[in-house]
Amino acid sequence: MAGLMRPCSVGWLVLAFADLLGAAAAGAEEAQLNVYNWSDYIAHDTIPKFVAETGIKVAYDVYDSNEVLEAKLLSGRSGYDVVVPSASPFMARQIAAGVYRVLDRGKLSNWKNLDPRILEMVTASDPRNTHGVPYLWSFTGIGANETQLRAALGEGEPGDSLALIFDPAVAAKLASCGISLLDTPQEVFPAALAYLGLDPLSRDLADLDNALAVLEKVRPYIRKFHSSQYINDLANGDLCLALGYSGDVVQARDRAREAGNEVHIGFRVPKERVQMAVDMLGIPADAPHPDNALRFIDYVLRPAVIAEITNTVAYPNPNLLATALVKPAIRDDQAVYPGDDTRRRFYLDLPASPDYERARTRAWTRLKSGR
Ligand code: N2P
Repeated sequence: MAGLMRPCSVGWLVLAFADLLGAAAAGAEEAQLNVYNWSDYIAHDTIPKFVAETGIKVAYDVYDSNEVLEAKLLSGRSGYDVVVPSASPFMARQIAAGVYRVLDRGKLSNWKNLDPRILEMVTASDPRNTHGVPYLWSFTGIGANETQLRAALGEGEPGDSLALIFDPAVAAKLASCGISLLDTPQEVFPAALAYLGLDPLSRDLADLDNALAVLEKVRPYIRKFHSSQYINDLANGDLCLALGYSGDVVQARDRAREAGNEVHIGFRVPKERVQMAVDMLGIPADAPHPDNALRFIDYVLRPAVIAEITNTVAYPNPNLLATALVKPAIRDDQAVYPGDDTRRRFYLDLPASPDYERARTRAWTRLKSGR
């Protein structure tokens, strides 16, 4: 240390310069980016084009539930630079737990393309839009094999009602062709509450008991709890009914059409209340490559990039300039961009108390294990 303090010696200058270079090298990020996204939630060319343009290598992993993502984030050191939680309740409570970096908006030149209405909507989870960037949004409904449904239920079928899943007399008739539910209590309980005509966001334990009772009655007819397998299962004719995310069911419908396998999948939006979700791009606080993360997010905010994603996965995006670039067949598809009648029935989930979460998790475990 004393040696470094020698004033005006050439040796000191050289050392100081070397230090500066070293610091710059330590601050510069390696050309690497680790992305963790939902499955079936990106275009085929999104990553390859980003890599070609920037020279940044991308490791890309997928999950199919917020709970899986949350477990990784809360245990820390996930190694991911960009993740995609649903705004509410997941990102809301993760922000509260300090999981995310504050976004450097100065590095997001395309932020201005975002729809102010969606930005406003997510402030309930991310006040002042400081931690998350809306990516795509979804709503939850019923994927149906139309031919099998007609064969099993005949003319009097309940059409666009959650009764298709939650009325035991109906579910019993569909058990042999197969019913699947999303593998998350955060979708299934609110749907059961909505079927009962109760507030889907009720935190009343008596309502939770009623919802569990409904679910237990149809439990023998549920073949699977899974949050992504239903795309292929529906498309192949291995499942006739699935509680699923809008774009995933549309992908199933389109895969069946492309295969020309005589499987006809419809997306039925329940006449009851409908859960909507806005999925957000966020950068974990301990992300190893936060600058590359911002570069990737700004790339995704380009209208042409996100429009191609919507064209591929059939989920609507919140980018105002992208709408003109979305294929008309997708833009006009009510199963992708629903009309006002449907939107009026939407609700966004909200964080619940830890006590309520515990009670719901207990009910969920009991339901799934059949005990
Ligand atoms: C992607 C499902 C994302 C929708 N497969 C969840 N909001």
